[in-house]
Amino acid sequence: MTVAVCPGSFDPFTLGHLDVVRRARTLFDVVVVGVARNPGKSGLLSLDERVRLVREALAADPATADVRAEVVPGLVVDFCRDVGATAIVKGLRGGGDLDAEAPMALMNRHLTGVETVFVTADPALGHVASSLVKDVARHGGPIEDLVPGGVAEAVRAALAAQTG
Ligand code: COD
Repeated sequence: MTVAVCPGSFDPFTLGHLDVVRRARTLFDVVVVGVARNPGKSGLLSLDERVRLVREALAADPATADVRAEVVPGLVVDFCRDVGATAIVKGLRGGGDLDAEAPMALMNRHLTGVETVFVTADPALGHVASSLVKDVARHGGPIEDLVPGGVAEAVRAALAAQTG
């Protein structure tokens, strides 16, 4: 049985992320989504909220209904070992993503031998990024067609709580 992890900070989970998970599920028997803290990014949603929204989105899509989502408590490679995964699946929207992801893939392979499999972004979703979704919402723009159901509402509520 082949097992893969799709890791990300998912702040918030987008349709681009969901597409990567769907495609990972066509390649691997078992897929686990790992929701991680990225110390390089300032978070909007709490980790628990992100996990909840990822689980809702996965459950609502027949192609991912058997995919589970868990918090990554430490390194992604340790999470992979804990869930029995031999591969990490990530999405690439362009050269910038590759520049960021290639060193991580090399380090992860160095640490435990885990392989990273890259899928190229669906061209229709290549512009979708969590940071841009937050920017659009922050300025009152529509984000419903960029994120799974329920996410837009949660992002707006978190932004409203931030501004008091
Ligand atoms: N289409 C296709 N792929 C996409 C799209 C899209 N529209 N949007 C994003 N993606 C891809 C990204 O390229 C990335 O591969 C993945 O989806 C997740 O994206 P994010 O932005 O949610 O997550 P990141 O980039 O902040 O990743 C956070 C990690 C902690 C997973 C990452 O930094 C990592 O693997 N770090 C390794 C170090 C480690 O183990 N850290 C553990 C936590 S401290």
